[in-house]
Amino acid sequence: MTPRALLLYPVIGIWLAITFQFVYPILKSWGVGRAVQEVGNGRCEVVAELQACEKIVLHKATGSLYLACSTRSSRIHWTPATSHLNASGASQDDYVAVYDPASGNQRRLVVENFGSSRGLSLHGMDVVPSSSDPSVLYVYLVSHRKPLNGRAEKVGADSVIEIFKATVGGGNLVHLHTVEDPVILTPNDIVGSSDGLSFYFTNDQGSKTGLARELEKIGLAATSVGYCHVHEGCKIAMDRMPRNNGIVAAANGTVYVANCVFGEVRVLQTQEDHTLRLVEIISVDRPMDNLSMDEEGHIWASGFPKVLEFAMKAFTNLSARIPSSALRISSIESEGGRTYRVDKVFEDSGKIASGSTSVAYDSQRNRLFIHGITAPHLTVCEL
Ligand SMILES: *[C@@H]1O[C@H](CO)[C@@H](O)[C@H](O)[C@H]1NC(C)=O
Ligand SMILES: *[C@@H]1O[C@H](CO)[C@@H](O)[C@H](O)[C@H]1NC(C)=O
Ligand SMILES: *[C@@H]1O[C@H](CO)[C@@H](O)[C@H](O)[C@H]1NC(C)=O
Ligand SMILES: CC(=O)N[C@H]1CO[C@H](CO)[C@@H](O)[C@@H]1O
Repeated sequence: MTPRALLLYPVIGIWLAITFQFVYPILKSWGVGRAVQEVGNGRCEVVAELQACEKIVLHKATGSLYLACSTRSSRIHWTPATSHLNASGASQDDYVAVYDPASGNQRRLVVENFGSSRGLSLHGMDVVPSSSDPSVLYVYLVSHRKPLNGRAEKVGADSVIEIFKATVGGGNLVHLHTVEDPVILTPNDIVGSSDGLSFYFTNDQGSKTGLARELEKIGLAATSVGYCHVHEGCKIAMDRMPRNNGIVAAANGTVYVANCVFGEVRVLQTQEDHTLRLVEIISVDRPMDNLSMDEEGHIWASGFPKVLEFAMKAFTNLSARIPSSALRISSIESEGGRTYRVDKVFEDSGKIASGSTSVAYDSQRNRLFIHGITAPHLTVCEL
């Protein structure tokens, strides 16, 4: 062996050590070696009629739950967020449902005044009571339409935001606006305003298709938050963010965005011009998805105990049981400044809640709601 070859061993050793140091915490947060515990899953029931509901939003005044639902069989063909772009398998009649946990009643809202023949293919949603009349609700929907021109695998989805109006206890969804803009590139989740006219949303990728999306998987920070006003158009509120997914806003204008690959929540402050300023980053032990906020101001996140299992099975094996968890993030103020506490409030192997991507908590009535993009049912638990 030449002296030069001998020199290679320590070099390789150092390289491996450095790589391991970076890679091990990532694998750990993705759930490698993590034992799934049973937490908070003892008093739950399931609602089997409501399937593949990607986003759930609690109407705090009545305790009713609004759900943006689809069919499990279409999700595995058409979910642009995960590059499932078989347009002939897309559902065009996804629906918003309302579920009343007190009576067990659930119904689909009937769409009215919607001239578009391109249908609804649902994903993120927000439901916001009107500031002038709380019996009116504005419903903001991310809809991934099939492209009019070109193959979807090549050009991606032609995604828009649809704004509807509903009334508390009513059965209809009356169409108000379709918002189309190049800034609405790969919309995922949305927070709407209480006048039905403006919203913030996350773009969960930096491009609709292609190689650049693969680079994002290994760390390229290319996702963004956009802001749109029906009369003033859209703009990027913050760009070059890593793996944006869920978004939620507090009444005081603080916006929270989840990173769905590395466990982080970004705390952002809205500015006069509707751009966002980064305040701080909360670290969490696992990747998270859709976010919501309860009346107490706690953030609720759907956390992936085993994100690799979700990535490998959620869209390929509808009978697989995929572990799920719900995390509660509380802000604690003290003299030393603000800190955050993260509690794992629910965890399950997938028997009671499988492949969850969205959670919401009713703090008045102590009900935790759990659903997922390809999940077989809604899960409702008493904590
Ligand atoms: C696309 O979806 C259609 C309709 O569900 C299905 O028949 C077809 O097999 C799918 N193609 C692929 C490549 O999965
Ligand atoms: C904004 O509201 C949230 C939720 O109630 C709270 O946790 C946070 O501390 C508030 N932020 C500021 C800057 O007051
Ligand atoms: C799908 O998951 C079920 C339940 O875990 C398992 O029995 C089955 O073998 C899986 N199918 C495939 C094709 O992996
Ligand atoms: C509305 C929303 O944020 N949806 C995301 C929730 O989780 C799934 C799984 O990662 C994502 O694909 C969705 O984009």
